[in-house]
Order: sequence, then structure tokens, then C-alpha cells
Amino acid sequence: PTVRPLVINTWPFTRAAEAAWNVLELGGSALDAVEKGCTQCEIDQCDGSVGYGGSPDEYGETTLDAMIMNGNTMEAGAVANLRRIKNAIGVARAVMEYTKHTFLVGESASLFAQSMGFPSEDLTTSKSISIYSKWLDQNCQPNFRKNVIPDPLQSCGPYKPVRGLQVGKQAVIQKDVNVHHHDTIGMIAIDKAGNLAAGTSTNGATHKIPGYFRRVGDSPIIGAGAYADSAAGAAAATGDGDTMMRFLPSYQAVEYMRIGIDPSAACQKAIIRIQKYAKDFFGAIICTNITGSYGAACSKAPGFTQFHFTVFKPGIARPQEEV
Ligand code: SD4
Repeated sequence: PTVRPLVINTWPFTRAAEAAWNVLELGGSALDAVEKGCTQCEIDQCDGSVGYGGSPDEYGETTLDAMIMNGNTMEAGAVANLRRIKNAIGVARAVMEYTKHTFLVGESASLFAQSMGFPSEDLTTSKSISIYSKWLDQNCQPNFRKNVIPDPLQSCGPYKPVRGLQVGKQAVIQKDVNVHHHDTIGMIAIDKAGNLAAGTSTNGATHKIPGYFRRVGDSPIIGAGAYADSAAGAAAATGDGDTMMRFLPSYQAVEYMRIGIDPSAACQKAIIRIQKYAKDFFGAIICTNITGSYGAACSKAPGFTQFHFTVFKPGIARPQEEV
């Protein structure tokens, strides 16, 4: 039996699911639903890791990453390190619909957004300032701390090699990567007409705790953060983006569903592929196939044995949390 419409999102972000469901129930498109749902999380600052006022970077600034994908046309739009604009997924959609491009980054993404009428606002809050000052005190050289106006030529380093090719304060940061810092909304939806869409929105979350430069995670990368193909399925991921982006887990899960693998197994297999190389990585993925059969899987890293996600489907009055 086909379940339609349907919306699933990462973490217990039920207000996001509700916002998306309201669109779907009225016959709106999966694409509109995903944009609406993720926008709700940006407004709510879900868990401090979606939207403004979270995860300040090395200069104390919050920047946003988002993507959206139309599984009907295989068009997608994405932004990374978007500055001063709160509605990151809205800008991602504008990139898809108003440009020939797919992915805009940094200041140029912000200028594009402004030219499209998105308001330019300060993304800093008292909370992000306090996270930032604490981090400065604990980690940075006094010289860097004295810079009231951030100097991009200076960084808080020196950094030490951590593992493999990666450098940075990762050794410090990784302690914060766990289930208590839920982050990144990833959302997948099927509308009444059977179209699929997927999207993500994040401020980079705990992994971009200050000291991690303006790194970009997996969330805005098509096939990593999310993927949708109305002929196969949709998936979205959350977790340690620096690891996950190397495996395109959302794309991989959709491809598993395309060859008939059931959604739970598809999610699981995508996770297992990563674990072969990164045993203790922290991450999870949600999947639906085109009939609305859905599933999820998580990496079961230490301290992360259960993954909570949210489902809204026909026959229930409010979004339900599943594990
Ligand atoms: C990132 N994947 O930027 C995001 C963060 C996240 O659970 O989802 N954390 O790496």
C-alpha cells in the first residue's frame, strides 16, 4: 500500500514536520513542504544548531548551510557559509529557481540572497557570543583573543595534526559530537501527487564549534546531506559531516532503494559503508522509497545508540517521534 503524503525529518523537530505536513495536506508540493518545514526550524533555531545564533565560527560569526532538491526534475540548489541571512533553505531554493547554478557560497551567496530580497540581519545572539568567548578563552592564543575586529589573516592556532590529512582543533571539538547536540534538520517528503523532495538546513552544529574555520559540512552537499529522485526514493543525513560527505550516504541510500532494497536496509547499508573506514563516527540517515515505506539507521557510536526522527503520515493527528 502506498503512503501519501508523507514527511520525515531528522531529530524530534516536530514543529518542522507539522509545518511541512500543513503544506502537503492542502495538496501542496513536496518541494514547498520541505522548504516550509526547514524554514520553521530556522525560525525556531532548532536545538541551537539550525538557523541563526548557533555554532559561531573562529571569528564568532554564525554562517548557514542548506540545500533543497526536487526529485521530479533532479534540480537542486544549495548555499554554504551563508552570512547575515536567516532563511538559508529559502536562498537554496532561489539558487535553484533563479540561477543556472546549483551551489553558491559565502559572501556571494549572501549578495545573491540580498538581491532576491532576503533581509540582511545579524545572526549573532547573546548565546552565540557566550559560546564564542568561552571557546576563545579555552583555546586561543592571547594575540588572537585581543583582536576585537577579526583579522582573517590570523587564526587562533597553531593547529596540530589530528589524524590523517585533517588539521585543526578537532581533538577538542570531537568530544562535543554526540547525541546531546542534535543538529541539522534533514527532511524528506512525498506529496499527494507522488513527487519526492529533500532538503537540509544547519549552522554546521557542534562540529563547527568555533575553531573550525568556515568549514562546510555534508549538509549542503547534494547526495551527502540529502538526495531525492521521484523514481527511486529520498534520503537525508545528519551527523559528523566531515566524515559523512566522503561517502555521499544520501545518494547511496537512494541508489539502494532504486534496486529494490527496503528503506531501513538501505539506510543501514549506507551507514555500514562509512563504518568500514570510520568505526566510531556519529551519524544517522532517514529514507523513504516512492511508496512511502520508510526507515532510518544510526551509526550506534558510543553514547548514540538510538536515533530519534519525526514522521507525519496519513491517519495520525500529530507528528510522531520514532526511534
Ligand atoms: C555538519 N552534518 O555540518 C552537519 C552537522 C550535523 O548532527 O548534522 N550534526 O557536519
